[in-house]
Amino acid sequence: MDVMQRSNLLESACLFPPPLGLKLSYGTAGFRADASILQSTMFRMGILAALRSLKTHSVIGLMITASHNKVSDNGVKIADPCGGMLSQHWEPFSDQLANAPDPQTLLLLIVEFVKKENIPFDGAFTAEILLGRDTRPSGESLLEAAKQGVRSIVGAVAHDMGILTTPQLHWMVRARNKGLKATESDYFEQLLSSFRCLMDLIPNESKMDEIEDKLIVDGANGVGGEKLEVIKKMLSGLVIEVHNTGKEGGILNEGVGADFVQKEKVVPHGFGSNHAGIRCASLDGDADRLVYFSVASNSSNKIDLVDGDKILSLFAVFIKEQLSILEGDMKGNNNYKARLGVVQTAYANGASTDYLKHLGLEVVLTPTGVKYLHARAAQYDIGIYFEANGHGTILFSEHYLSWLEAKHTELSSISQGSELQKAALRLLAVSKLINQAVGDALSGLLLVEAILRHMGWSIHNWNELYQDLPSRQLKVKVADRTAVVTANAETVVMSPPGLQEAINSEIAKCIKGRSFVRPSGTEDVVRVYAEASTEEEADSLANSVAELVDRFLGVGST
Ligand code: NG1
Ligand code: ZN
Repeated sequence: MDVMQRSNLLESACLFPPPLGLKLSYGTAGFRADASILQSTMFRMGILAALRSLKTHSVIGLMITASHNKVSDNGVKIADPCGGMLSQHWEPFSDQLANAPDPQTLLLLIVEFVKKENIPFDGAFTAEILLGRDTRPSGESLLEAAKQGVRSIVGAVAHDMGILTTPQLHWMVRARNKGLKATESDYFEQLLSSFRCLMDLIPNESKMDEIEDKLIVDGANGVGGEKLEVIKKMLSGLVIEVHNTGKEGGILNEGVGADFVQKEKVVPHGFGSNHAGIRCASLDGDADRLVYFSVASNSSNKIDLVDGDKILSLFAVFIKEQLSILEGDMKGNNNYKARLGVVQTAYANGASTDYLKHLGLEVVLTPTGVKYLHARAAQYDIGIYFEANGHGTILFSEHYLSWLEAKHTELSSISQGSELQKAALRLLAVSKLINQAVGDALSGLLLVEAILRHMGWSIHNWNELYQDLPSRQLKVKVADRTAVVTANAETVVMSPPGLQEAINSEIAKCIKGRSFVRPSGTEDVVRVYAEASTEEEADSLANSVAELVDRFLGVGST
């Protein structure tokens, strides 16, 4: 780094002093905090994104969003060259950058890191960053800060991609680095053409008349509703009605959205008994989460929730069906058996895990956070991962996709129109429809809709795949949430000592009881999860465990 670069960094860093007395952490999915204190973090993540671009010789993404958090919060996450989350290897550096107390310390950190990582500053490669933001009002000024961060690295270029869903930005980064078409209209075109392909391949005998044409979507008053309005206009064979688009004056994530619906298990604002029986879906604030629900027929505000676990199960059943067609009667020489795997977290409903195992699938658990699930799912030919909250996707390995392409070509020449050829084509269409970079509510929604029609299933048929065990989630505010240390994909507390034993004795009082606690990576709380055979037991288990957390770590304790 030459003198000009150093003075450029120092000068611009002076314009973005960090908030005093606050420790920021990259967390489960980037930095999140009250938007008013994030200017310096945005600026510094702009720098980090530019350094990452230089290091990887690739286009990098920077997304300004706080997903399902309240509207006054905002946040930032970085998309790596493959479109996935920032390499965990760089997270400690991003924490250090965000927390550097003054411009000199910041510069020193950068100089040391550039040396350690061998980041080329020879001008041979132009760092390029794609910036996106959700609909939060704070997004615009935070975007400016991020841009200035990018530009404080001499020669780096920042492209403002405007208001996007998080998965759109990740998709664009991945497409750019693969040399593919990467604009927003290319994204829509890919989704719609692969959706059409799946719809055209629906077997004639599917009982489509049992399925309501109409789907009502809660857009969380965020970016997803806005984008769905675009998709809607280009669709045929599916009627979508979008509520909570944000244009009717509703507030982002307030009483609406996938997080609210999944955690509270009640109807979002704007939905009521007049929607009873109709298929409904809910997106979160940045449209990377999707849950379905139907409104209970009595006049209460209760819903029948179809969560991420059930979306995963629907996808798994469909993929498994296509694989057995393809692998059951292998014609030709080029035969191969795909390794199909399913990845969940401890939040997955126990009934879903049992169901998936009964299907004969390999199911593994990882800690919470898409970065862990994604990495694990990428180890299979086809890896399906979902968090119960509705964040997930299906990954196809490059190796498997090349095989599938070749197989499809072969089948097209020897048995055009055969069931085998159709199964291969369906799998190829799924790989194009479903976002390969990150969980994507819009592409997930289109895939659910296509599969329900393929199966001839109503939302009720789908929901009956298995019966969820009653579950309850609570949050406990503690003095220091980092005092909770967990192991075994967060299912066991290692510290503070004695807490796990105390939780175990509460679990032992319930039938089918299961409970665990972990520090949140996005909020300053410890989360409690409990499930059991009845609502009452699940509630009481969650409450007792929350009391234990409070007793061991409560606000007053140290
Ligand atoms: P934390 O706050 O670490 O629990 C939450 C979700 C994660 C993930 C991230 C990022 C739950 C219990 N946790 O993380 O699954 O989606 O937000 O958005 O839903
Ligand atoms: Zn989100």
